[in-house]
Amino acid sequence: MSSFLRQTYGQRIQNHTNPAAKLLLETMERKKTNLAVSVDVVKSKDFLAIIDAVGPFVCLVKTHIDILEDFDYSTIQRLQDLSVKHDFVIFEDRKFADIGNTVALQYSSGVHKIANWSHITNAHPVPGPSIISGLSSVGLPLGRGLLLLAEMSTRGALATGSYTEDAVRMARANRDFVIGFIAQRTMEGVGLQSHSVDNDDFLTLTPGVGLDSKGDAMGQQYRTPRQVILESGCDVIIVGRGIYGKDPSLVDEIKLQAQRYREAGWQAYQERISAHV
Ligand code: S5P
Repeated sequence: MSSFLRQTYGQRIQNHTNPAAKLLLETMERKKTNLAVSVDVVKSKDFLAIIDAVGPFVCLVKTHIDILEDFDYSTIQRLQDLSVKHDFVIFEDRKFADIGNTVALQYSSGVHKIANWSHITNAHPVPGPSIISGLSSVGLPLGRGLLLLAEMSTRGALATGSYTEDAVRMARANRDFVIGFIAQRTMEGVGLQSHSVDNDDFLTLTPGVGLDSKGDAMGQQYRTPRQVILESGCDVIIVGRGIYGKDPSLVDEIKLQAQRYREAGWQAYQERISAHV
């Protein structure tokens, strides 16, 4: 197993210059959690209640702000207050995919003004490196970080092979802003002939995680925290329905599930960093 995967989250802070990457690693180390919760509900009340319930157990909260049917900018203020109260990083899962000029506007403006409040966002590499230039023109001065979708969790995903390798090359060429990947395994060394890159430490955030289910009826595929963190070398498990289930009002159950995933993720990480070669 390679060196970065054996380092602790705390040790890896020094491998990064981007403030959002440092903040995430510091938070993981401080709170002893590699759990991120994806809060995909449509009512602001449920959205905020779930975040308040899982807050103590997570390093990061992932949002799809555009699915809130009663969105009002005050929800963002409440989200930020919860982020301070519970000490977690905010990741708006916007999956930008357009030309540089358009994504810069989508990121900075509109109803949601994502760059104002989201420490981290993500983009599909499909338009090529110009998508990074567009987003970094807005996000870099604000200390934000970007994840590239190098792979996806869904059955039949097209982000494989040379597409994935090219995504990693794009990231290596833009280390100041690109802090890592949405992927199903570590991208360390991907596409390299030998270890010709000095610092290939990127963060890998991984959705498609579930302890009780193998997938859903719409192509989602789940693996366990152990498979993701220990066997595939990813850093953060992203869990949505596995934690809040079908009923977002069952706060005690949500807390229990968050604790359960947090423990599974942290145990897999501890096994990873203590593993003998
Ligand atoms: O490949 C991916 C990338 C992402 S960001 N597969 C995913 O499922 N996601 C997101 O992770 C997806 O948009 C959703 O918000 C979350 C998974 O939710 P769950 O309820 O299936 O755990």
